[in-house]
Amino acid sequence: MSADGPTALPTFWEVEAAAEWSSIEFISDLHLDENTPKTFDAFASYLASTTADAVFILGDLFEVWVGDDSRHEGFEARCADLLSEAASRRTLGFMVGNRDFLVGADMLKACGLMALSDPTVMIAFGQRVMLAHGDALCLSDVEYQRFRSQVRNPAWRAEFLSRPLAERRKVARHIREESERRKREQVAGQYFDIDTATAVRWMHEAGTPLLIHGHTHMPGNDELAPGFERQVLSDWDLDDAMAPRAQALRWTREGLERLLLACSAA
Ligand SMILES: [Mn+2]
Repeated sequence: MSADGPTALPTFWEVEAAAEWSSIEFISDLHLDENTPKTFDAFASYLASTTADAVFILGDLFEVWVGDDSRHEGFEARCADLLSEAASRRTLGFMVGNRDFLVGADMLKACGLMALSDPTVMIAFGQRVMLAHGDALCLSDVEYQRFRSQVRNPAWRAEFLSRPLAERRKVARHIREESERRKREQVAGQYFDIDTATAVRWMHEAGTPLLIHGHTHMPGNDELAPGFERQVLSDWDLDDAMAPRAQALRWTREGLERLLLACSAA
């Protein structure tokens, strides 16, 4: 198996919470784009009203990101303004997901965001918690893992980012249509979840009893193995009138609490 194969352990970067923080919130999978105005507004009002000392975004804030130079115009510019404003008031951490993996150092620096590696071990309130987007652990989605190792390759990234912005937007649209097609072809009820054995191995190696991840859009919590728990973050969708949803996971000295920012319509 090659060094970057699925059985290789990742580097477990550690981030320590500031001593004065009393609450940290985690969100993920907002999949923002210009066709999700209500979700964008909900994110803006969440950032304006949360009392958390730090907010960590664990991937797929954006439906797609085709390069940091896109932040100067249109919808991406509005997002950059919103993030900059929020980051001027509290710590805002950003981990890339499978949709917005091209968010880079320029965007993070311009908005004042704290870069989070995937995975990151967060140390706060005397505990160690592993944070991940989750896609790297969905090993049974072989087709996706092949795509992932292709696009996370620095050479692929450099080549893609060297193309004109309009062309990159076109490629992104195509990839998205392909992904929609795959979703339609999936048998109802069939979905990909993280590989339990691998997740437990990571947690064991990193010395953390809790994993917080997103990506699967199946919010909840369960025990992966005795002594190893995971919390799955909710995706956000306020533009789906039938089943609006948005949650944040709040972490304080007292423990974890799921904040329902929107629940399914009756
Ligand atoms: Mn994802």
